[in-house]
Amino acid sequence: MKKFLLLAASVCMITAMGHAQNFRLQPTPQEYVFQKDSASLPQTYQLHVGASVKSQPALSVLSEMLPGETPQASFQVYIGTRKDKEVKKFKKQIPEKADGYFLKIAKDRIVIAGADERGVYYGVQTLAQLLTLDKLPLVEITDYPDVPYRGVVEGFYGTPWSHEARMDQLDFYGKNKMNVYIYGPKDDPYHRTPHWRKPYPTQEGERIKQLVNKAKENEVIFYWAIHPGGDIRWNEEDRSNLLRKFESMYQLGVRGFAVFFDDISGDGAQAEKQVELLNYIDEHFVKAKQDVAPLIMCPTVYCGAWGQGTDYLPTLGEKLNKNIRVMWTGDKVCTNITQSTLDYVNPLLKRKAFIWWNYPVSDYVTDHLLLGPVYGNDQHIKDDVSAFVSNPMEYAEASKIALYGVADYTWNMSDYDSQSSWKYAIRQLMPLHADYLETFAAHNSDQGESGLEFRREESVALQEALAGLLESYRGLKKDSSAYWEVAKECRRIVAAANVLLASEKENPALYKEIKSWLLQFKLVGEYGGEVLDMMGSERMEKLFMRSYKQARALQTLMREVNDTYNQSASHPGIKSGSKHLRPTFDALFELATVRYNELHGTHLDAQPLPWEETKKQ
Ligand code: 14T
Repeated sequence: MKKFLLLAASVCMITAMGHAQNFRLQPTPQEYVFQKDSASLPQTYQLHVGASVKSQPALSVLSEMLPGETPQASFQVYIGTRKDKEVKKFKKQIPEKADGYFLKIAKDRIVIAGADERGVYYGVQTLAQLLTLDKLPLVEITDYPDVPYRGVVEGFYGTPWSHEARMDQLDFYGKNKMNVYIYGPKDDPYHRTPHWRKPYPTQEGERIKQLVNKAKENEVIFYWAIHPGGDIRWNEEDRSNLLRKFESMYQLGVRGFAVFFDDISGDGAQAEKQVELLNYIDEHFVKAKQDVAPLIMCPTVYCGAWGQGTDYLPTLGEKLNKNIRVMWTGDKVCTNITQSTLDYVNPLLKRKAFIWWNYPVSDYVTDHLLLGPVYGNDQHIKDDVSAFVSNPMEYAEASKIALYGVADYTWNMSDYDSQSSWKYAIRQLMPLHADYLETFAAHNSDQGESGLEFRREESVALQEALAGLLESYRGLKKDSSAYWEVAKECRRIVAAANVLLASEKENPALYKEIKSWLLQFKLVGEYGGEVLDMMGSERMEKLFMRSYKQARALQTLMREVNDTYNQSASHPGIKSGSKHLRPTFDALFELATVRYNELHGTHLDAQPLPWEETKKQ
């Protein structure tokens, strides 16, 4: 049934939306039926607001979107939760799911009926997306999330997000129907050792307050995490220290708390002690306050690779209060989430895992940008997770490419399409230059070699041509269709880099984050072009030498960019197109030079200069 609706819906969407071919709702709704007809938005309307929505974020967003409320108008707008008489007629259509809503647009009215306040808010957000169309389509949408808690854990090592970036992220979560943000940057000294016991200085406290308010406006639960395990002493004094810190955060408005015990060893890592502390916090703080969200903990054994055979996880499972959520990153630190990892961990934890997905985090591969699509997570695990949050890159704006995907996947798993979600994300980030950004993202998605090995696809559309070209050239031939395809893409790469480098204004935050990679990307494209020229001219001394010298110079320049930017990172440098482009170009460079040397009896250096001294991709 649902499938039929979706099929019918997409067909009608195209008809109803005419030229707005790129339109899609984000995240993908569960069920929707569009009629061919459309409504024209009235200048004035009567607003019927349910009691449970008054003074809620949903109403402020709606009023901002639709000014022109007039008592006598003929067009009606109804908004409320299932408790409100204003939407009573539609009660049966409201999904019985937290955060769910029913949205109806008819010729003479709009109905937004939520299962709860957040549901109403999401109904308004969907309406906001439909209002960007020239004509308002007649539609009925029944929608709710697959995963109850969806969002982000700022949990990486390295430069924490700026205050401005966080404020912007919270708006982004609201628009994309994500409802949790967990504050836990490893390099905030007040989150972790050394200062977890101390309250924030006044100015930083003020900022937390602002974040809490911003989160509320966006129906996001703001969680603040503490990371005490590095030096905690298991005594009453430190227990009070922790509770005092939580109380100071409560005073700033925080109503969600988490305790992280990841990446520690020694005394802090004991399951029994952790459980004792957490249950105490749960009973004497979380429950006592009555307005605080369920406690979240990140265990020391947070993935399957660690702690197998120890009694750490069973201890948590048996002794930790049932309402405390326990995080889990999967079989490894960085990996896709599978049914089998949940079948393993849920029975041990005696609860559904709270997924901490380590993507697009890049703190262990800081010389790479991870801009590819979100793919690989099992699409049938909705009933086996209590939440799914993504750990992003220190680049907040660039992380949105993945976060759009996470929002879409966690909302509606079975309908999730990684490619279309990825393209949509790119269009949202840079609508005027989406094609260029897509070229850049397509070639900057893998992380290279690393200890944590979570390799991603890269240069997908060009892979075949690259491999075909290399193979034919090894066989002393030149596959000309592959050759021209690669040549075309090299030009496209240079163009994309140039255009994006000249388009700071369209998305200044993104520009700032990716600029050094754009410089490198451009060199990679130019290098590819020169190598292709070498391939055609081995017999012609002058022509070949011109390209060879250029290619060599570009190798030097790529190294220079790598040695100049992003130097204070844990893995310094700038890599671009490192999975397929650069390795193929290097191989072709070597082959062409060897061939030239054979033909001319010369001794040109055929070894390409790698990114850096000790060869690393
Ligand atoms: F808490 C965890 F779920 C977790 O993932 N912790 C850290 C996290 O802060 C970090 O961003 C992420 C990716 O690097 O991995 C964890 O940190 C590690 C994991 C390792 F296996 C740091 C070093 C490691 F060797």
